[in-house]
Parts: sequence; structure tokens; C-alpha cells
Amino acid sequence: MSNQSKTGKLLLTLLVPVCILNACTSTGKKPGNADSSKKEETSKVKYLSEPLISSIYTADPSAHVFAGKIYIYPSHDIDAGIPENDNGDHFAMKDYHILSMDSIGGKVTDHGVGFDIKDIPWAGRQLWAPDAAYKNGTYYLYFPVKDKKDVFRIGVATSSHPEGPFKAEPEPIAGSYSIDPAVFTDTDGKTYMYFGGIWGGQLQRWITGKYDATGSKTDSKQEDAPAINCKVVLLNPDMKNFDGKVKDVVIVDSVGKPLLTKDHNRRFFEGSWMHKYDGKYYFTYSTGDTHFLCYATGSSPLGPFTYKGIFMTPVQGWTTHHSIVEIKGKWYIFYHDTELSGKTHLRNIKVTELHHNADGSIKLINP
Ligand code: FUB
Repeated sequence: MSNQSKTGKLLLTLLVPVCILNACTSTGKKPGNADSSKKEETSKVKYLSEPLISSIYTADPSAHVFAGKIYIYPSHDIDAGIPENDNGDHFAMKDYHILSMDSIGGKVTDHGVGFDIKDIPWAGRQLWAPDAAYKNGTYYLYFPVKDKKDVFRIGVATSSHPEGPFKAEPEPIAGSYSIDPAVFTDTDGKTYMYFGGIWGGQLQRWITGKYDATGSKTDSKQEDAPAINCKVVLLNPDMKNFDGKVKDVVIVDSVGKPLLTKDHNRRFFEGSWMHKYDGKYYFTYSTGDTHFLCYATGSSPLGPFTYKGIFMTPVQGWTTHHSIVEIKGKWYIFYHDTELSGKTHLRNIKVTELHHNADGSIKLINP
């Protein structure tokens, strides 16, 4: 059985009871090109939140508050007609629409195309999950895209407006690779980038420090070896370069042992995020083929982090990707599922409140 069929089976096992227990109608609308045959299949599922926008498909939402307003930097999913595979070739995105809201629950504005793959001089294909940051009057957009040799790199683009248009630097960030940049500015003003994703995100091809296209298509050949780690690096004050060495984000279990490759329910897969709460650093991420969002905490943005648990059970769809942001004293998680299309690669973003318990744990969310 392929990895995909195995995980499809797991997902069905997890979702079917939810569908039976929660028989109720969804009110989400579909973008124009959605497959109507899928509507019946998904219409009995009860969802925690509504899609934030239904005129286009969106995923991987990175949310930030800039100048008192909520800005969301999502992937823009399209149907490129590419068959689904473990490499994620069917995620063939080409541009970003930046969205904004004055408040949670308020109107969502689509600012249109703020960045286009055709304006990246070095890009090949697949413009995946972005993130953004602000410093000294400039907005920075960080984006992963495959270069002309089909290797994922991370680029940076700038604008004087949060919604763009963004202009790409002529080359990818030197020393960057893989996908899913997540940029975190600490209270001391230092900015870090977390990045990486295995399988289609190619992180397993960088185990030796050099790109190896023959590297395992999945995690690693050694199931008992420590899992492949997410990466973290300090950003140069110019926000356009790495400052120093890329380091491993090590996640350990309750007795201090690094998580292993075979630990698919807990090991890092992709879609990392960092937030600081009550002086503690929360590293959050997707477990990919087991579809959980997990968290691990530490006392430094560089880790190590101790695995704490799952904080979101699987969404509808294969991928799960999130961001966590504080807005007016409350914490929110932006995430995606496939409510509108029922298709893995045509996703829609959502938001719901996230609660930290008094003991520092995160309350489990069932999407
Ligand atoms: O959107 C393409 C990829 O799917 C992202 O980079 C991953 O995090 C997953 O959500």
C-alpha cells in the first residue's frame, strides 16, 4: 500500500465517526470552479468554523496584526489538473492574494494578486506557503518556490504596503532550502526563520547539508534514527539574509530523548509556527501523514523543545497548516480544511479561538 493510501485510510477512520456523530448541514459556498459532485459528500460534516473567503481557494494562512489590522498571507490554491502524488505536484500554485480584516468575524477583504510567480526571476514552479514580517516601514514576504532545477528555495520580497504589491529580490535567500518559512520576532527584536518540510518539501534530501535528489522520497531510511528536524536560523537585521548557521529544531520527549523517525504521531513533518506565551516559546507544527497539529515548548526560540501534545485533531483534507496570533488580548489559530471543495489541493482558510490553560497547555481543538 502506498503512503498515500495508508494515510487516506487513517483519515477516513478518523473522519467517519465525526461525520456520523455530527450530522448537520454546512453553509459554505464554493468558488466557481469547484466540483459539485463533492458537495453531497462533505455536506453532512459539522465544521467548527466557516471559510473566511469562498471566491478563491486559500490555504496555509499566516496571520499578523500590522498597523492595528489583521493581514492574512495564504497560499492561493488552483486546479492545475495535475494528478495527486506524495511529492505534492498537484499543489501547483502561482500567486498570492493577501487578505485583511478589521476584526475577527468582520468583513474579509481580498486585495487581489499581491505577488506573482512570473515576477520571481529564479522561480520554476509551485509557490507554496508564505509568511510575512514588518520592520522599519517595510513589509517582507517570505515564500518557498522551486527553482529552475526543481529544488525548493526560500525567497524574500518587499513592499511599503502590507497587501503588496511585493517585489522579489533577484536571488533566493543564500543558504535557504525546503519550504514553509515562518518568521518570528522575539521581544528583544531578534527575528528568526523556522522552515522545512519533509516528503514533497524535500527536507530529507538535505540530510548531508548538500542537496541529494536521490535522497529518500519520504522521511529517512532508518525508522529508529532521530526524526528529521525543522530548521531555524537568525535573520540578519536587513531581514533579507540568514545571519549565521541554520540549526536543527530539536523536539525531545518527556525524558529528554529526541523524537524518532518512526514516531509519525509526534515527529515534525511541515508547517511550523512560533509564538511566545507567558515567557515560554511554543513551537507548533503539522505531523503530515498523521494529520495532527502538535506543540512543544522551550525556554529559547532555538530550542530544544519538549513535546507536549496535540492541540488540533485532523481537519478534513490531507494537509493541515496553521498560524497563531494574539489579537486584542485573545489568541486565535488560522488554519485550513477542504470544506468547500472536498479536494486535497483546493483548500479554504478558517479561524477559531485558541486557549492556553493555566498550566501552559493548549486546549484541544476539534475542527
Ligand atoms: O500548500 C502547499 C503545502 O501544503 C504547504 O507548504 C504545506 O505546509 C502544506 O499545507
